[in-house]
Amino acid sequence: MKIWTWALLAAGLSFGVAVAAERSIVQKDLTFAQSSITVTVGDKVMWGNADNVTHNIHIKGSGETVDLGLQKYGEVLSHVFEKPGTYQILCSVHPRMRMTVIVQ
Ligand SMILES: [Cu+2]
Repeated sequence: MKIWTWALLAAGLSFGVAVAAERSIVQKDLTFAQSSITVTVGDKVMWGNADNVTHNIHIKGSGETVDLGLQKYGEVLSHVFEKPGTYQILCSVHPRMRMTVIVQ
């Protein structure tokens, strides 16, 4: 991480400002590398497809469904979670692919 990023983090913390974070999840062997993660409102979660097949992530929670669209090998898709809640992350191509994102 670059020096200026640390400086921004320190500034944000010293003023009590929430600093959005990024979390990366790998999709490999038709599985999300983590079955559950907990993030903070405003955080960005990124999913990277390491499978040689196409995935299609859907995010369901807080009364809405988001379709991130088709995702080929090597592509990274992301979503910023703006509302607290528990979200189910599904792949419409592979129904057994599931994970949970808890937004606090
Ligand atoms: Cu899939």
